[in-house]
Amino acid sequence: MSGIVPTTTTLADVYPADADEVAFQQQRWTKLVDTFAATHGHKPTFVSRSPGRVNIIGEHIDYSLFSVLPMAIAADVLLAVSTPSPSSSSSGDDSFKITISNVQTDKFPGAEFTVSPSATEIEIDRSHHHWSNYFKAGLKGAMGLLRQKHGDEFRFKSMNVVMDGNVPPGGGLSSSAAFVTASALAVLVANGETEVDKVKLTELAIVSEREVGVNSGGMDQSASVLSERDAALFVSFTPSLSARPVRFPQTTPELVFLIAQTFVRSAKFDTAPYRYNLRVVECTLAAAILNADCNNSSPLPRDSSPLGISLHGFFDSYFTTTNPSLSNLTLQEKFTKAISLTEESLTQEKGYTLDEIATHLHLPVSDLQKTYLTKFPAKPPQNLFLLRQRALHVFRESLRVLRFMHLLEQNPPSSSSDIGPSLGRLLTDSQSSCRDDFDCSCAEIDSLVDIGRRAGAYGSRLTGAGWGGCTIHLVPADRVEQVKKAFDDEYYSKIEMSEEERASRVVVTKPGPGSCVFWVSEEGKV
Ligand code: NG1
Repeated sequence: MSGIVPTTTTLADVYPADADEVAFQQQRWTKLVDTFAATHGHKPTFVSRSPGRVNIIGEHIDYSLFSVLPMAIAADVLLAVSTPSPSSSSSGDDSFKITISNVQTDKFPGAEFTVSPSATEIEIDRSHHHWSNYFKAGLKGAMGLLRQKHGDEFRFKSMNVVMDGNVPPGGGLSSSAAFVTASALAVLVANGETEVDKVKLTELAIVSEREVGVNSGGMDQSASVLSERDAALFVSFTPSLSARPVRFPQTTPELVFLIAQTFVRSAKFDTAPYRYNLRVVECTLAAAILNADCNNSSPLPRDSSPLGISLHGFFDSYFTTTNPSLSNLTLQEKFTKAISLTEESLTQEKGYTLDEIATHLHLPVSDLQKTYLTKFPAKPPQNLFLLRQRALHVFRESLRVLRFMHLLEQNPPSSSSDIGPSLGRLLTDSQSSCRDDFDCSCAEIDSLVDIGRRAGAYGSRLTGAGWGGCTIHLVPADRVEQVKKAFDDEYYSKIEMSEEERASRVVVTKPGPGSCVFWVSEEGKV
């Protein structure tokens, strides 16, 4: 999975192998190139493309640095780019200008900004959430990498950018990560990097996305950049970011993933203080308390998690430093032990106040505030942090990922009649844990999940951050139509949908390839 971001001149390389998909994309790309030409008077030089993803299993554990299993999908962000000659864009000094617009101009108004060469920081106004903030986040990360490589004197090119994205925002399919990775890639290529290292691009996109205001983990950016056609991606964050493709066994009937939208938009940025960012804080504080209780209070190692310490850090210290005699346990045994440690240490079902946490850690409340609650404020309901439930979810979900991987990779694979239901049970358990312990489901997700299972899915769950967005269902190929019909009869017939929504309400997803750069021909053909 490591290596260089691929470049291509043919759409058949960009999408899952499917003639209809490629024909549809041909039209869409042609429209993008034409819109670009109409806006800027010349064709784009290249298109930077990054896909959305679905997460198969391993929910809300990436920011605790435990491994996850997502796959890239066909829906993506396309950024058509040209680098106008200096005379048409520069203001006489070495500043550079970004002009960005969207094919959907009424929904996403364009923006223009000039950056002075001495600017060390790109300003991202978190209080004013404009869609172009995601471009700025990618720009900021890419500028850092280019300066690291070429020195502070490096002069950046001006860019004209037109975007076309079809990953639904707030739909749990990672539109934001697709946008940030495509943006960073576009800036790197526009500034002469023809060979972009995939892992470096992923790492910079992970850090960049946090600039927009959400303390995200690294799953989405990894899936977006590193995925390979026809394979899910097993992503690990320690000791450093790595990933490998995982293929599903051939079974009869075939195993199919259906993605069904709730059409409840989960505005991750606006709800972050009491949803996503709060969960990051809760997992981090749980790590601090477990460490204080079980690791003789030796400080937790700093790591790449959003707040610098993590449940993975606790887990690693417990089994390597504090109890070296346990280091030979299997990973499965270690997770089982971590679950019982959590049950014994974090006993308060009702949650913990900040005062209680501070007392437990022998720290002033102000220190906790400053370290964990300042960069991104988190406001728990009733001022109670539910540390026990969050940590239990993280360890149990990580154990499920491990079991899921064992089922996929066992040699020889179990018969199709066993593996589908066994994988399905793990998905279903994941959903219960997301709903009950992590509290990231919602009534609409619960309903679709229930309909899917009753209609014949092996297993169903939310995918992505939750609180709306999408559900994923593992279905034997011969039951796909009956499951889709049940969704229509019992869910979609009861809600209002636009034509566009109707068309995309349920899709069968094939794992597609990750980011790429597409060179547009001299004649502007794609
Ligand atoms: P969404 O909101 O579905 O793209 C988010 C995070 C992931 C991960 C999942 C939950 C971002 C960009 N992504 O995904 O890192 O934590 O939630 O598993 O915030």
